[in-house]
Amino acid sequence: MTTNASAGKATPEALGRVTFLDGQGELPMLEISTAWSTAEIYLHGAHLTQFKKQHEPPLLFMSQCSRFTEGQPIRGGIPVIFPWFGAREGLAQHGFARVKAWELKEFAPAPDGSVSVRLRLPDYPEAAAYAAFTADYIVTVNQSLTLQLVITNQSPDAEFIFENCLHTYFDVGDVTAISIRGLKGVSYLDKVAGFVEKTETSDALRIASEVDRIYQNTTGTVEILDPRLGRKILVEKQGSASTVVWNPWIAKARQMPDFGDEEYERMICVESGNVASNSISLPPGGTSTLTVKLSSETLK
Ligand code: TA6
Repeated sequence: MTTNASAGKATPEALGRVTFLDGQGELPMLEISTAWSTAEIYLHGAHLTQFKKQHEPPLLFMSQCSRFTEGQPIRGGIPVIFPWFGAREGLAQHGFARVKAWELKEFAPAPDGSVSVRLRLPDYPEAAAYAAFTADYIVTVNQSLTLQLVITNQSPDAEFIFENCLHTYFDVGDVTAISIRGLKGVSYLDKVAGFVEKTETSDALRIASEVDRIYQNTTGTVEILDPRLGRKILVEKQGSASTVVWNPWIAKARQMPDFGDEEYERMICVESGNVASNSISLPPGGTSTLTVKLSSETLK
C-alpha cells in the first residue's frame, strides 16, 4: 500500500512516500522515499536497515549474513539499544528493544517533502523489571536522517534507570583508510583492554585492529572522513553523553555467525547514546530524548 498525503502545496512527486512491504524473513517493513533519499525500517526492533541519498552509496552498512528472524537482532543498519547496553547476567546482550516488534503509530509526509514515522515499543513482559515507561522512536527522512528516541517514565513514584544507544553501522570504502574526528581528549573505557579507562590522544582516530571503546561525557559531533568513497559523514547528537566506536576486526568477525569474515573492512560503528557512567536516571513523569542526525557531504 502506498500513501502520499497532499497538503495542497508541494507537487505530488516532491512529497514523500511510505510503502508497507514484507521485507526479508517476511518481517513487516516500511519503505520511505523522498525527493532526495530512500530509507527502510523494519518494525522488528524499529530497525533502520537502509538510508541512501541519490547519487551516493548507502550510508548504512548491512551484513550479507544478517538474520531476519523474530527474537534475533538484525546485523547492520541501526539497532536500537534499550533499556541496557552490553552484557547483563542471564539476559540478552544490548537489551530487548532490538529483538521485539514495534508498532507504527504515525507516518506523516510533510509539505517540505520530508517524511516522519513514529513507532512505539509495546508493553512486553521483559519491561516488568522496570518502572512503567513509554518508548517512542521518531524517524525523519529527507536530505539527512534524524532519529529521536523518546523515553517517558510513566510511574507515579519510581525512578527509571536505563541505558540507550543508537548503534549505527556506517558503510565505508576501506576501514583502514578512514579517520574519525571529534573525540580528542575524551576519556573512554577500552573494552579490548578489559574496560581500562584511557584518554583519546589523536585528532583523527584510525582503525588498524579491533576497536571497542565507550567514550564518556562527550556531547560533540563526530566526523567520519572516508577518502575511498569521497565523503564525510557527520554524526550530530543531543541528549547523548556517550559515543561508542566499534570495529570487530579479523578474529571477532570470524566468531560472529551473522557477519561475513571480510565485512569488517567495509564498516565502522559510531554509536550515540547514554551508557555506563552516563546511564540515565529519569524521575517519575520525566522524559528523556536522544536525538541523532546523520548527514553526509562530499569530501573536499
Ligand atoms: O557497541 C559495541 C559492542 O558493544 C561490542 O562490544 C560488540 O559486542 C558489538 O556491540 C555488537 O554486539 P552484538 O550483541 O550485536 O553482537
